[in-house]
Amino acid sequence: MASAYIGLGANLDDPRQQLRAAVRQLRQEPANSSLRCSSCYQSAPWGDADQPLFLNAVVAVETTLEPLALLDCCQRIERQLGRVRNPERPWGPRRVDLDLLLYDNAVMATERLTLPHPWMAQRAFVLQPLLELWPTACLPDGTVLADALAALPERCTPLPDFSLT
Ligand code: A4P
Ligand code: MG
Repeated sequence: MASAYIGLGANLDDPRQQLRAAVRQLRQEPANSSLRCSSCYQSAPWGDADQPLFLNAVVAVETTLEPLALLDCCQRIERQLGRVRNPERPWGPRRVDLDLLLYDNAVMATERLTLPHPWMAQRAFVLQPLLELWPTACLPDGTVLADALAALPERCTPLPDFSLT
């Protein structure tokens, strides 16, 4: 059994419902258990400014899936929720995005999967919800993620009236 953290993002087609649907599907995967959800955060678009605000959250899950199988599960959910990729705008608008952030202390860089997720330590929309679930979170190289967040200029806004569970 491994502990994994999955980042959720959405900024098209009723993002609140897209994130709720993604959580429901992660819960339905029989290999996943003990699923915990962060709050939902509203965040300014990172990397490609010309698009709507995002909603972001992080889900922690215990899983018996190996890393690539968990990525397959995330990509299947993206497809089922109707995500269409635009290869010309890798950081552009999307109905739903599921990124595998951390998988135990795994470190890997293959064509399909990089762990930890690249850029995660530079993104408040990842770090704020992740630290809510795991306040002492560290990367496998020892980076303390609370320190990484403290070094960033921007913050996301939690949505107190909306829960993913
Ligand atoms: N891939 C490699 N490693 C991973 C991993 N750890 N998790 C590969 C998930 N996928 C991984 O991803 C492209 C390829 O990355 C996949 O085929 C997979 O094999 P994708 O989901 O198809 O495309 P993408 O999400 O458009 O690209 P990318 O580079 O993952 O973008 P990001 O990093 O997801 O950034 N601003 C705000 N505020 N909130 C956001 O959520 N998201 C993005 C997208 C940009 N700006 C944002 C947000
Ligand atoms: Mg992605």
